[in-house]
Amino acid sequence: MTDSIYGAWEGALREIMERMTERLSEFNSRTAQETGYKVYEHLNARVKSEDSMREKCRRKDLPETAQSALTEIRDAVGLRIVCNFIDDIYRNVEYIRSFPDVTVIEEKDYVYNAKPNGYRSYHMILSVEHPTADPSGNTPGRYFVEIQLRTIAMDTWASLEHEMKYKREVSNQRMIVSELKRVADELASCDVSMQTLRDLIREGSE
Ligand code: 0O2
Repeated sequence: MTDSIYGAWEGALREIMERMTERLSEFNSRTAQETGYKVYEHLNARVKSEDSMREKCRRKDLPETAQSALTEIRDAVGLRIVCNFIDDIYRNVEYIRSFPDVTVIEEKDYVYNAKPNGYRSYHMILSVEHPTADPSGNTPGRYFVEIQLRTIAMDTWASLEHEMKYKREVSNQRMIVSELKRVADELASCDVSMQTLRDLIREGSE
């Protein structure tokens, strides 16, 4: 018996996370070998911690069960791909769409359609196959994976903004929120400039 909210499915989740990570890491190495450029700067992968998953179930008024964690909540497995340039985000998205054992359930392009607070990122929800039957009894099982793709600038901004969310007592909150939005827009402009510079450098060296 295990106390994990993921119950007997924890191993399957970890295997899926490792499979996806290996595939993306291999893609990054191969692209670097072929072109001299990495397609992403770094990648973080995690199975959502026990405490965070239980907290999310409570926030969404769901029972704290494996069924909720795996079928109602879609980020038990999460990967974050942090790229140097905007175009690289879409290269990774194309590659992920080609996985044979993966169905793309949802995509949200907050890179070109930023959230009102300035948040930018590309989100994908995948359904990934694993031999272990899932909580609904499907064999092979199908498990959700959330992938967030961002530039380094977007990632820096999101980390700071995330920290802000947990500091509700901050007195000048309105000013900070509006400054964060301004900084997000400035960083987005820098990302576009850096992309243009990269294209010019590559064209010039061909
Ligand atoms: P946690 O605690 O990170 O797991 P929706 O119902 O469409 O508004 P949904 O379906 O949860 O929202 O998906 P969305 O908007 O794609 O967001 C999924 C995750 O992206 C969030 O997880 C955050 O990790 C991140 N995210 C989204 N918006 C913001 C934002 O404004 N700032 C920062 N820093 N991160 C954001 P959860 O589910 O909120 O919670």
